[in-house]
Amino acid sequence: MGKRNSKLRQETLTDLLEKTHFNEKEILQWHKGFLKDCPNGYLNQEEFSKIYQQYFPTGDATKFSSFVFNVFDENSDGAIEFAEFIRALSVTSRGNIDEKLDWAFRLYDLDHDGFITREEMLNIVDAIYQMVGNMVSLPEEENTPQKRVDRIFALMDKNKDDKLTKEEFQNGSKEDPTIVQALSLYDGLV
Ligand SMILES: [Ca+2]
Ligand SMILES: [Ca+2]
Ligand SMILES: [Ca+2]
Repeated sequence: MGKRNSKLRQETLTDLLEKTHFNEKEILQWHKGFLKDCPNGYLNQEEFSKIYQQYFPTGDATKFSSFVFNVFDENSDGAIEFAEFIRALSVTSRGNIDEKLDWAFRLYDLDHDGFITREEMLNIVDAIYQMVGNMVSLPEEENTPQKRVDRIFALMDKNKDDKLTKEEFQNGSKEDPTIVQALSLYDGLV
């Protein structure tokens, strides 16, 4: 059964118009571009990783891109279909701060239990450091993933239970914009 969605189904379009910040013309344009890059109608993890790697030639984007892939892949079937792609793109490129932080929270909360543990954050921050490689030089107080995680938790974990609720995460991110940058959604990329 070939999955040849050369035309976007009307119900998918209607749904995307409702749930994204894009208009019909933009969605159809993205769809055309998506099919050009992914003729079989979806993006797999390997292809997704390659896209990331282009932007970080001196680092290793494998780990980070796999985490991001899992957020895009809402139904966890190992493929990003167009609707999943465009919904994620809508949040990361045009979402308001709450939508973006909600998205980032899903990225960091690896086991989806509603809390970000130190270990989960360390995993993501480590992946970011691997990806960025030597492209940026970091200040001494956050030149290792562990130091950065400690700093983020010192700021955000108000009740000191070593895990962040969505509320702690959102409030902390708003208090210190550098954290949002650090969470780095690498604007335009994710
Ligand atoms: Ca999917
Ligand atoms: Ca968790
Ligand atoms: Ca807490």
